[in-house]
This record gives sequence, C-alpha cells and structure tokens, in this order.
Amino acid sequence: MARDFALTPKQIQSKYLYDALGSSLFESICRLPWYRIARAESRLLTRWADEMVGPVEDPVTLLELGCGSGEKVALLAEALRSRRRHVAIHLIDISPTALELSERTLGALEHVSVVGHRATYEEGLRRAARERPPLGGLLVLFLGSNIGNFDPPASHEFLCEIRRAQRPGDALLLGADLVKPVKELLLAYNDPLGITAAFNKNLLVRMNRELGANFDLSSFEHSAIWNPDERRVEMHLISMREQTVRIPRADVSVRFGKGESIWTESSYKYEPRGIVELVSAAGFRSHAQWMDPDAGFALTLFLAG
Ligand code: AVI
Repeated sequence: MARDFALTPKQIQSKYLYDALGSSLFESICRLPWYRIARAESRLLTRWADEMVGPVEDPVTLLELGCGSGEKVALLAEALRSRRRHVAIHLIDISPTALELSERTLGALEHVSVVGHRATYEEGLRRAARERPPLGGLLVLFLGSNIGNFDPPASHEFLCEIRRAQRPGDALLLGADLVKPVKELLLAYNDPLGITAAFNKNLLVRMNRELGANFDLSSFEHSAIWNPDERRVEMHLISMREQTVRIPRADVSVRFGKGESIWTESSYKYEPRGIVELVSAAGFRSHAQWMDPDAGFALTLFLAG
C-alpha cells in the first residue's frame, strides 16, 4: 500500500480505497446529489435494457466486472426473461460482501443461475470464459465508469483482455462518465457533506490499522482537481505541514513537505466519440450509444469483431 511513496508525486493506488469502510463510503457517495453516475446509469438501463440485450444470442451469459449490489445486472436479466431461456450470470469482484449482496439480489430471479468469482477482473474473465457454454453469446458489463480509474494505456490493455476472453458476436456494455463543466465535476469529487473526503482519508486510516502507521488525520486535507490536459479529476491528500510519518510494517519513514500531496485516484472523463475510439482500438465495433445528457453519462454497446 505504501509502495509508491518513493515516486514523485507520492502515490497510493486507488484499489486500496475499497476496504469494508471504503466500500460503504463509496456506496454513500453514489447516493449523493452531486455524484450522479450511478443514478444516471440505472435510468439508462431501466429505459433501454431490451435494446441492450437485443443483439446477444441465446442462451445468454452475463458477466459483470465489479458487481456492486447486483441491481444493474438484474435489470438486464429481467429484460431477458421474455425470451424464456435460462440466463447464466458470472459476477466478478474481489469483495466478498459485494458478491454476497449481488447473489442475494439475483437469487429472486427464477430463470437465472449465478456464479460468483472472488477474483481480480483478469482472473474472473478467464474463468468465466472457460466455464461458459459452447453456444450462445457473452455480454460483459463494465459499468459505473470504472474504466475511468485506469490510465489510457491500462484501459487499452484491459479492453484487449476483455476482447481476448470473448468470441466474435459477443458484446461489451461500457458505462463512462462524460466531460462536463468543471464546477459540476469538482462538486462530485469534493462534496459539501465531506463523504468523498472521508473516502479519500480512509486510506490513511487503513495504513494506520494495517501497517501500524502513525498518520495524523487532521494534518492531511482532501483535494480534488480537474486536470484539463489529461481530462481527469485527480484526488489528492495534501500534507498541511512538514512531517515525517513512520510506517513500521512497510519498514519506511516518509517525509512530507508542507503542501506536498499524495495522489490517490484519477477519474478520466470522456467525449462520446472518444469512448467509441478507445474501445474500437481493442477490437470491438460500436453498436449503439445511450446518453443521459442531464448527468453527462453514456452507456455504449460494442460487439466483438
Ligand atoms: C469507482 N469509481 C468509478 C469512482 C469514480 O468516480 O472514479 C470512485 C470515486 N472516487 C471518488 N468518488 C467516487
């Protein structure tokens, strides 16, 4: 967790935001009026689910990367009910809580069987590709603008990984947050209730607990900035004073200057056409795009070429 403190600027990888407390803080963020991704995506799924599953051949396998609560994949499974065919759902998440919650949500659907994989996205994709039936289409869901937490080379590589796990005719439904006025973006990542600040600072709480570190929480501040050249919102933790922090279980002491930052997350934002270009470069062709102009959010359906 403290591995990237030797870099300039200092960094912590954003995957460490999601321990049990971090995951529930993120769920709260999704309910904030200023953070509109989850609600916009649910609206689009509710409205267009039939069209989204339309091009995928029976019997359909659905695979969700990072399953959250299972409610979104349930909307698509519901849309498949009228076809009167069995639907297999693979859920991939490293969080056992997310898997349990999703399995419970989907357990109510009779025409569905659910397999949970407690695994990284890459490992889960490989397993699901091995276990799917020889006939029928695979629809991979990568929702919530999770793609935005990958930098451009990593997102290209990951999309290629998805493509490699698929056969021609399979599909990918990608949720991506769009570029929008800076004021709106900053309110979403620096909310007036301070939930995002708590989500970010929880990284320090986690290092204190898991690595025996002695971060003084009151001497770090949450900051969210828009980087227009890279088209991303960056979250940072800024040291309010000069200080040295001891991290015994990583066997390091880290010096911070006053105003020095730890970069903890990037959230890339996209233009609708940029989404098509990004995913097409990994061997997909775009089939349809649905947008919520109000929240500035897009779901795009791609077919594996
Ligand atoms: C999970 N991910 C898409 C969120 C985002 O918007 O980048 C995480 C998040 N960070 C701050 N607020 C929400």
